[in-house]
Amino acid sequence: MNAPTASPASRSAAATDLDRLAIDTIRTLSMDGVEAAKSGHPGTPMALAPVAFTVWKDFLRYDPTDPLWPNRDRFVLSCGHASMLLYSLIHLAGIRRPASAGGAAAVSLEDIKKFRQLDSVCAGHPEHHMTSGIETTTGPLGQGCGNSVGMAIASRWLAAHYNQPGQTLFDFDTYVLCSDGDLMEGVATEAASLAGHLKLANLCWLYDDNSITIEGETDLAFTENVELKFKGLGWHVERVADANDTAALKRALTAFKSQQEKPTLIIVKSQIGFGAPKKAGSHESHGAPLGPDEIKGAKAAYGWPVDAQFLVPAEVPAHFTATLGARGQQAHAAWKTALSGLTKQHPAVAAELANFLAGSLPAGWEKAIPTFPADAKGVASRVSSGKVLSALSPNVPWLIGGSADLAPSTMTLVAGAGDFGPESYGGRNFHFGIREHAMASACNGMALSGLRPFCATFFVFLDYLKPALRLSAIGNLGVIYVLTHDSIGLGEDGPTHQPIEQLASARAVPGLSVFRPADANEVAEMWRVVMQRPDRPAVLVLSRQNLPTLDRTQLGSASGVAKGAYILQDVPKGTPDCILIGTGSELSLCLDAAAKLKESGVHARVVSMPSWDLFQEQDAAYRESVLPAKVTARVACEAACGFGWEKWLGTRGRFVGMTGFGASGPAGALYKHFGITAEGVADAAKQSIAAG
Ligand SMILES: Cc1ncc(C[n+]2csc(CCOP(=O)(O)OP(=O)(O)O)c2C)c(N)n1
Repeated sequence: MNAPTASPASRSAAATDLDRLAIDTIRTLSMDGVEAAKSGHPGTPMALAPVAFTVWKDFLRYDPTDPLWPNRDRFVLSCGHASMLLYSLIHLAGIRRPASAGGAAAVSLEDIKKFRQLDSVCAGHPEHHMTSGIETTTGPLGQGCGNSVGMAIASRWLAAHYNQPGQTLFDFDTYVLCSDGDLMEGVATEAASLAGHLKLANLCWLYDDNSITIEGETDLAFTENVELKFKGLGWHVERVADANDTAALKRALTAFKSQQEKPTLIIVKSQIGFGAPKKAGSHESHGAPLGPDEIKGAKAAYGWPVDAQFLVPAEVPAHFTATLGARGQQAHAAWKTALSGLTKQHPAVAAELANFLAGSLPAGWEKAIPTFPADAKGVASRVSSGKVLSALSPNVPWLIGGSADLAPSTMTLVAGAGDFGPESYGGRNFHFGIREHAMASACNGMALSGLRPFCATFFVFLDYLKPALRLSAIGNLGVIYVLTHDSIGLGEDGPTHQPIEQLASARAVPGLSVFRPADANEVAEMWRVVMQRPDRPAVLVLSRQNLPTLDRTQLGSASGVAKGAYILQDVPKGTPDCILIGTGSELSLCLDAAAKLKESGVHARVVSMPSWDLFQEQDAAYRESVLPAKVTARVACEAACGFGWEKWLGTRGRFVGMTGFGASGPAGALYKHFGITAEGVADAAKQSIAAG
């Protein structure tokens, strides 16, 4: 087999032979990976290889031997369909798995040969939790852009919080490769607007302006002036006329590094499928293997042995080691020196940082969680949640977040914590603006940077942030979603604001905890549980209206929240005639219904079920102790659609709740109108018993 020669096709004034060899290795590995898988996206890796290579070789501060080094620069491939580009880079750069996971190569050549196969670390789209070197899971376009804003925020916040004069622990930059599809998505524009406002000069998006998407040329649907738009959003914009011009790329990236005020967008003109004889520049190279003729043609254009497959010239990994690796290890060593300086000179700061880096909660984190005395008038769960959050906040410094312009309603503003803004990166209250989707996507980026972020809006707007929420769950990211105004109980704002199907929709997401607490003490216990699961996103579904604070001297302890469901009130002895299951604001209706049933000689157990998923996690014996199989007369009451309740109700059970959208009116009138009352629950119980 002939050795590859310096690539004529990718020749540019500045690239050395070794650089060109590395760039063409990325290209050919990507093409071969897609070809072997018989599916994937070869065109964009072929086009963007010089762009990504320039970032990695000359700019990225990254230690391949320690992919979790906290101050590494982040590289995000937002156009996740070009995943082979990232796998090639991870392989060639020699990124290892963390020592705790054995330290082997994160992506071997064998892994690349198994691109897109079951159990391969080279999944169709990059999955953060699966493969070292992948900073975030991408594929749904725009999300990587949103995540990157959260990473840039995290870098700024961590710097403000932990850096000391002479000891820089955090100053990492975030680089993003993004495509036309990314920039067309609303979430990217929301995120860009936020980044511009926050003056995140540590953020650089490299936009692949290749004028091609799946259906053809971008001018079918995308004719905006991206440069003007981003300038309007407060970004600094650079242009590179040819993706192969590594010298121009270097100049643009150097301009980014010297930017102090604004995030940077580098608009790079590239040709999709670069080098392929017929498919270069065509959407045909976007999402399907090139086929043997085009592969050979492209390899010939690169000066590559046309029949070689998965060829990695030994000089290429060595080149990465000598550049990226050497620079990263040096920076990492300097960071360790700074850390030991911090330990000596600021031991308290260092101790807190040690907890943060270990991902553990500080000692005494839960000491201020309040308990609430019984109170018939009660308090809205959004209000009790705000109290618990404010109590937790001083003891968990990296619990930070905010809302999409609804803090006075969601009760998520923490007094005394300061605002995060361009002049105050140490603040802990975030004003995400009315950008729910970017808020959630940025929170994913913050969680990926070790923070415990929370974000808040009305529950009905779950749908505005759902794509990011779904990625929190896929990636095991412990974002806390504080979602208030949880039912028709919000009243007069009417059906547009009254969530009906959102509970079912949230409960359907695997890996997500959904809580709908019934009173202030359940709220406190919910926060206690959530804080201890940093790898699990949680949706906290909270009421606008007051909920009575239940008398726990007479009823089951709210600590039962940790098990998802528990017996709140049982029958005096023997087997219950029926079980009434309630969540949130409807739990009290179940208690009232039980009292009514008792008057007619029916003995009902009342179960509080704030979290289906936690209850499902309990062992069968516990679940049986709460919901005995032999008690088939059951009623669930929830002011939402009943979708999914069959699981707990069985065929004989009845559901009291909503069957359509709500209406505008006072909460009390709405509950009556829709039949969600203690009488309704008691009647349903009698029907369920009669059906036996
Ligand atoms: C939210 C979302 N919508 C749709 C898709 C399906 N999809 C994958 S790539 C793509 C567009 C490809 O165009 P571009 O972003 O310019 O990438 P390129 O063709 O340059 O690789 C689409 C619509 C997706 N991945 N994510």
